[in-house]
Amino acid sequence: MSPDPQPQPPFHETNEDTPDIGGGLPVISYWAKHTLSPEGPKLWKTLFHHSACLSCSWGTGGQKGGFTNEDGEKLQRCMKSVEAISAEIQPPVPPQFFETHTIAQLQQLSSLEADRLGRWSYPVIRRAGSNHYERISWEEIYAIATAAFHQPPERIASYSSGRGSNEAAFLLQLMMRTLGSNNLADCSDLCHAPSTTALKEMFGTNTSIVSLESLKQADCVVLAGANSAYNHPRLMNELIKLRDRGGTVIVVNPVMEIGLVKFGSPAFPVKSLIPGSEIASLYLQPIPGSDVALFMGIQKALVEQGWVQYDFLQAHTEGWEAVVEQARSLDWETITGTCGVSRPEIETAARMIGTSKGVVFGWAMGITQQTNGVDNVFSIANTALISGQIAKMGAGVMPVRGHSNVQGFGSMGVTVKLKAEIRQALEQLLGRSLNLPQGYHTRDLIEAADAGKVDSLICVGGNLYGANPDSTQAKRALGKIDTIIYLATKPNIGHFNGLAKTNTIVIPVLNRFENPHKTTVESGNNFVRLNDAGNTHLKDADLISEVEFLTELAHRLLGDDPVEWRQLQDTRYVRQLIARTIPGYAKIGEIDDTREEFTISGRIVTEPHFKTSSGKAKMFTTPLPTLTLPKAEAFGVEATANSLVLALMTGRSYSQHNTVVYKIGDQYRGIPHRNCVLMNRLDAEKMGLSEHDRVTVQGDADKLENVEVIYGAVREGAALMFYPEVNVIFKAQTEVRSGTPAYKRVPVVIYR
Ligand SMILES: Nc1nc2c(c(=O)[nH]1)N[C@H]1C(S)=C(S)[C@@H](COP(=O)(O)OP(=O)(O)OC[C@H]3O[C@@H](n4cnc5c(=O)[nH]c(N)nc54)[C@H](O)[C@@H]3O)O[C@H]1N2
Ligand SMILES: Nc1nc2c(c(=O)[nH]1)N[C@H]1C(S)=C(S)[C@@H](COP(=O)(O)OP(=O)(O)OC[C@H]3O[C@@H](n4cnc5c(=O)[nH]c(N)nc54)[C@H](O)[C@@H]3O)O[C@H]1N2
Ligand code: SF4
Ligand SMILES: [Mo]
Repeated sequence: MSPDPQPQPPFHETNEDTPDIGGGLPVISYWAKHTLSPEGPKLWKTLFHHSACLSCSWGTGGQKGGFTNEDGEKLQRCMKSVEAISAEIQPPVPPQFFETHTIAQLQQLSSLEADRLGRWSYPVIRRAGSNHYERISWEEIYAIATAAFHQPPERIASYSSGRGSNEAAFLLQLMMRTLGSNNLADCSDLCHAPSTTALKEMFGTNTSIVSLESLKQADCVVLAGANSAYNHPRLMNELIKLRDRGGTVIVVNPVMEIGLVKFGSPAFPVKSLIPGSEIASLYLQPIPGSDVALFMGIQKALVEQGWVQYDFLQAHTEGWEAVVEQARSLDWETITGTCGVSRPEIETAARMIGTSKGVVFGWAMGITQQTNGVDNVFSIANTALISGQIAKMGAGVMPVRGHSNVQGFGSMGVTVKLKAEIRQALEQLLGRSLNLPQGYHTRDLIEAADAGKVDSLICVGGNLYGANPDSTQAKRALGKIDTIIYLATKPNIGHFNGLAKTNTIVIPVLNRFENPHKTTVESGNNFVRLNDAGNTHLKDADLISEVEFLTELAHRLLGDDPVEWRQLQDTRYVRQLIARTIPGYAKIGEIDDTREEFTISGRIVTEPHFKTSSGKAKMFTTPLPTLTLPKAEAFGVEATANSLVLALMTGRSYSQHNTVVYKIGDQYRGIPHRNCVLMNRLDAEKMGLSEHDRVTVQGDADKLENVEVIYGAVREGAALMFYPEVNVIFKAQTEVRSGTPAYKRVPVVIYR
């Protein structure tokens, strides 16, 4: 490899509170603080429990023990899993709390305060017009729920979040579809739906085609739009090992995330933890939303430098000529002008890809949460195909997924885009055709509710209110639904702001390590883990498992159609149904006896044969995005020297899990609290601002005031803020093929 093309990422100027490395000693002190505290014994017990980590989709734990991954490697548990467990082992919400606190007071709680109330430990209802949540009996819950879900099938819906089990997910979709409804909205609609859509069209699969074992053989990783140092910390260990064996890492991110430059991993206490390990060999910082242009630039450089694998394209792909021609004919000025990355940097990336033996392309929300999210994924996968870096060990495309079982929910059929194989299998089980109308994905659900078209909603986890853009609309829309039933472990702002018109019920559920039965989950790497039964620390509480609630409700709604629902409270029988109906899941039928966790068959692609009708990968050309921003006047703000329109990226701070905030600051970006905007110093100075000045940040729906300006390593013209708080200011612009909102390129105007 030629000399380092880029001594530093171009936009690297941080504030003085930003540390020099990601991870590092603070991770250890967090571990020590929590594991040595009074909650310590409970924490350790949970860490050693045979169940999968609650937090992210990278996946660890299960039958091999809490600290072992699918390859049998030890010490595979990051501090994010401790953070998630600590939240679950909180004491219950104090008795009488809801009697003494009105709904109006509850609506004032921040996300952190809502989570810190403790665990839900008995079922509650908020009735129309009431100012309080109050306790409710199980009989009344079932009476209300049964009446609610006897409404016409097009007027009932579900929403789910990927923390539940495969078993709960399978039951949810079976109940909804038996009732005749396809309205199975899921958090993945807000997340990796563009990946699923694109991968299905190109390769006939919905998920990553790379296994952990295969990743370990790569000598180059391209990581685009993923802040894995925060959100998938153990992926960092793989990148450290890859650099150690002489490989290269190309990061694509408008923000220089310190942990993607250098990361101190506790897995390598001597060589990495304190000094930190270099991660990015090359750090590309495109304009938010411009990744298609950048990847087409890489394709062009591959063409020009003679690294296109024409034999591979000819033999194993369709539509490649148009893709190669598109890259060849595009001029460099258009490419660099659109993405804001220089030609030498792009050519260096192409050289790294072209000269590596095995390249894995990974991506997350920076790629998917865009109005052209599907094209973004196409352009990444086109790059993999053009360079022949796919369908062999050490190479391929790897969406880095979200929640710890979000992929399992999709596999179980909790989606509005049901796979033909599952549909046929379900039709056999039901003994009738499943010719259901197109269902509502998450955004369609909000729009339908806002239009008064939804009567009843069941939410298996999540925070539908907090996760959606335009919080005012979300609140209004949910308020038009007659009955909402939330199944949840802990309170969140959605339970207090997402109130139904008549009945809002919160059902306290047991989490993954507390269920009285076994469950399973699927990681982003397509590995299925078995969770042993456990018990809860909540004594005298009135909790239920998701499986028990769903089967009991289904029994009351459907009797024994098409299965004996109550028998399925023994989850072994659910797994047998899964084995019969879900492609690649046959082994789950024996897992109770064998305890053998497994990689789902047919998912990992190491030979150039794809699951499309022709067996070839289908390639699609990708239009360049048009990335203009509106003028300040479009927001009703006078365009003066004191205002500036920027592309705002919204996402996660270090200490939060989606809408749940654990800590108000973000220590690795030097951001002290939630109401801050991370900006480039030059942008701030253009407006006559200094660091720590207060500004208004306004989108097309609303504004946030008194926002503190923090300087950071973000490229000019872009800025970063945290969700869920920021969701109040902008309306949903969605990607049309997947319905996913463009959370990563929100036009805003900033002014004093
Ligand atoms: N600890 C923790 N772990 C988590 C989660 C959590 O909240 N906390 N959430 C889970 C879930 S559901 C998900 S989906 C994942 C999310 O994991 P990530 O996708 O890593 O999280 P985000 O913070 O949404 O954003 C990722 C990055 O996208 C970059 N970005 C923004 N715009 C662009 C762009 O236009 N192009 C490119 N190339 N990059 C861009 C941002 O700078 C940011 O670094 O993590 C999962 N794991
Ligand atoms: N602006 C902006 N908005 C975004 C995003 C963004 O990057 N920017 N990211 C989007 C993404 S990627 C996602 S995935 C969504 C996340 O959206 P959701 O998945 O809807 O939200 P979460 O915050 O993960 O849900 C947390 C709640 O789940 C419940 N819970 C936890 N464990 C369990 C369990 O075992 N069972 C049950 N029943 N409940 C449980 C708890 O009550 C907890 O409060 O947000 C999206 N919204
Ligand atoms: S990387 Fe993800 S799955 Fe692994 S321990 Fe951390 S949070 Fe859990
Ligand atoms: Mo997600």
